[in-house]
Amino acid sequence: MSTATLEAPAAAPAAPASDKLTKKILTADHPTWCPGCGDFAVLAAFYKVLEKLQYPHEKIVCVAGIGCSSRFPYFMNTHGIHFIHGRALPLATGISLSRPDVHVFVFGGDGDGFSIGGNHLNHAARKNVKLTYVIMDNYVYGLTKKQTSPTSPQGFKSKTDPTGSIDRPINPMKQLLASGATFIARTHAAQVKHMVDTFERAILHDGFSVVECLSECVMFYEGSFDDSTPRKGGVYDIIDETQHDVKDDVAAYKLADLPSPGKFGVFYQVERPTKNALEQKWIDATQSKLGGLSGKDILRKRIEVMR
Ligand SMILES: Cc1ncc(C[n+]2csc(CCOP(=O)(O)OP(=O)(O)O)c2C)c(N)n1
Ligand code: SF4
Ligand SMILES: [Mg+2]
Repeated sequence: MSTATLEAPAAAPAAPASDKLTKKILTADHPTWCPGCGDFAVLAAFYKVLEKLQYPHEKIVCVAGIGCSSRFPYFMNTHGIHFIHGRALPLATGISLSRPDVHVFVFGGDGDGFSIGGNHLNHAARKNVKLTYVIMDNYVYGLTKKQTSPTSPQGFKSKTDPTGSIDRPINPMKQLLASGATFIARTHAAQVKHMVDTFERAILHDGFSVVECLSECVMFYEGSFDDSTPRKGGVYDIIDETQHDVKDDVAAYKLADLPSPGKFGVFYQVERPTKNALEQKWIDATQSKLGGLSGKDILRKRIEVMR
């Protein structure tokens, strides 16, 4: 990562392309998710946002870990990597820091993001790495056929908890607030307009933006989100931003504390220098201190000193 950082131009994110980016261009393989899986709607929403933002096609990168949701990059005709379970964020961080000209998106599940990758989530958030992370939360490990996940509710019966989970689930909004993420939101795969608007706001945020998107696993946790699905008798309660100051972390924490199904929308958003900007500043200062040497020359000199 560091050598690439030294060599890359510190360009601003690229301007919109002249060739129109359409859903057809963005579509790769036909998704292999089960019929009815919430992840289809997340993919459709992401196509819609990219069609609206019109970033240059070659400047879009989709990174994922492992899981049903993490199959996302296969279905996007963009640069993409289906990486290691829980390790999408460190890889995406390297891409974001070394290529300021590309837009980096990360997709994955609740297991990938909050369990095996939970450590990386905390650190990418506190460092405010410029990227957008969509956590497709279905409250279960889908790909491996029904194990308890960090967001499964107590009492959930699975292959790892046949008599019902006894462990308290994490609260994603509270965890993200505590870790220092600068854009934190919650949406729902069955609420297409809200999902599209939320993704767009997350992508336009200059920093680490994370969206928890409830996305039902119809195979292993059917009905999990009925209480927030109006056509199934639930309530979809959107945050009223005339009453909620998104810069107020204490207010956001109180919203996150509401009982299930809770609130949806932007809980928290603040501007803070990104790791990308701070690191670039440090690289520029070091290079000017060394008489404007290129990154490669600095590296060569250091190697000579170490010989
Ligand atoms: C290092 C490692 N540990 C475990 C696994 C097995 N594994 C693959 S996906 C997965 C969990 C998937 O659940 P989630 O991240 O919630 O995604 P979903 O399938 O629900 O979308 C596990 C445990 C693995 N592939 N690699
Ligand atoms: S197992 Fe669940 S999460 Fe995976 S594709 Fe099927 S419905 Fe979707
Ligand atoms: Mg899952």
